[in-house]
Amino acid sequence: MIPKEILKKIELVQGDITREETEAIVNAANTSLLGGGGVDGAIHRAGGRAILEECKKIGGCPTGEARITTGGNLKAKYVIHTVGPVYRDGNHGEPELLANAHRNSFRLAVENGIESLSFPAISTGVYGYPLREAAKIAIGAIAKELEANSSVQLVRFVLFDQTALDAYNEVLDGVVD
Ligand code: AR6
Repeated sequence: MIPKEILKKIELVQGDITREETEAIVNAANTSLLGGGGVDGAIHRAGGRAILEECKKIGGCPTGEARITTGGNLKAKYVIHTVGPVYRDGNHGEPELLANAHRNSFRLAVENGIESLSFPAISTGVYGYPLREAAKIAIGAIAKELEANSSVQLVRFVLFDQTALDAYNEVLDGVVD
């Protein structure tokens, strides 16, 4: 169960994460950090060249880790790039890697003095993670981090469609009783 004061800091909304006004947005990238489709493509298109230039200098990111760049032309000041796992069958370390992606993104935000950040539904698109399972892991990992760290005031999950929003809502309702 998530304590009430932690729950207050978690928001679920439907929308396009590139329009978010939180200090940072998280990108569901791949290990090259050189862009791709889905939310990654949308963030690079909206944020412009400066993000890609920084990503090139960083030189990649292993699955489950996170790296930070400017937000370029985005309203968000920073983009935190993380790499979720490709889903195979759930028995190849996927849950731990997905939790790590959330945890490490959150910790990088804390290290950079960021108090509000938005996450997309990492790994649930091209990488094929079942939505409900992913929602459980994402919300669980973030709730734990928020409990351990009082500097972050808001974590917003920005879900692209109604199906994803419903899955995250059900999980959040389920863990709160
Ligand atoms: N705002 C919020 N969510 C979005 C947006 C958006 N603008 N666009 C898509 N989504 P995906 P992954 C949702 O495939 O599964 C890329 O090519 C989408 O509906 O973007 O982690 C990378 O370069 C889905 O729910 O990321 C990697 O190669 C969620 O974002 C690979 O895809 C994640 O879908 C990563 O795959």
